[in-house]
Amino acid sequence: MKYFEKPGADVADRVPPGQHLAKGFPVLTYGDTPQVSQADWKLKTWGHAERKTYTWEDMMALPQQDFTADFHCVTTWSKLDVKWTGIAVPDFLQTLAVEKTASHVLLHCFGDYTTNLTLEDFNRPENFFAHTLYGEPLPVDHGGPMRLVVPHLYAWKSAKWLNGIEFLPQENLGFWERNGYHRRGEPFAEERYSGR
Ligand SMILES: Nc1nc2c(c(=O)[nH]1)N[C@H]1C(S)=C(S)[C@@H](COP(=O)(O)O)O[C@H]1N2
Ligand SMILES: [Mo]
Repeated sequence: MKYFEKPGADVADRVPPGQHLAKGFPVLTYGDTPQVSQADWKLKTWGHAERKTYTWEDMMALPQQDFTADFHCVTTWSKLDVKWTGIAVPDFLQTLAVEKTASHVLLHCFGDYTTNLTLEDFNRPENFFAHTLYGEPLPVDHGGPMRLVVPHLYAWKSAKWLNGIEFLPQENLGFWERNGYHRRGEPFAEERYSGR
C-alpha cells in the first residue's frame, strides 16, 4: 500500500520542507474524542477581554464563508486545498471587546487540550472557526461540532472541539508547546520543536 504521494511540480512550492502529501485526511488526536452536541457546544472568552459565552446560534448569526486551506501536521503529513465553511476570526473578534493589554491567546478545548498563539497570529483573515468540511457537518474526529483552523502554522494550533479563548498579556504555553513543540510552529521555517 502507498500512503504518501510525492508532490507534483505544480504544488511542490506549497509543501513545506520535510512534509509529504497524505492520502485522505488523517485524524490526529491526543487522548479521547469528546462527544459534544451543537446544543451543548459553547465558546467562552475571558482574561484580558470581555467575558462572554457564545452559543451555536450566536456563531451561526455571524457571517459564514467558504475557506480553502492547506493543512500541515508536524508528524510530516500535509493535505492541500481542504474545503471548509465557517466564521473568519476577525469577523468573530468584531463582536468582542479585547483589552489593549492582550498580546496572546490560549485556546481551550473540550477534553482539556490547549494551544497558544500570539494575538497577531490568531487575528488573521485566513483563520476561521470551522463547522463544515467538504459541505458536510464537521465529523467529530476532525473536531466537530466546531474547531479552529490556522492554516499558516502547523496543525496542532488548529484546536479541535474549541470551547474557550483566554486573552493574555503574555505567552502561556499550550499542551504540546509545554511538551517540546515550538511556541509558534511555522511550517516553512520548520519550527517543529523548541530545542529545549
Ligand atoms: N482538541 C484537540 N485539538 C487538536 C488536537 C488534539 O489532540 N486535541 N490535535 C492537533 C493536531 S497535532 C493536529 S495535526 C490536528 C489534526 O486535525 P485532524 O485530526 O482533523 O486531522 O488537530 C490538532 N488539534
Ligand atoms: Mo499534528
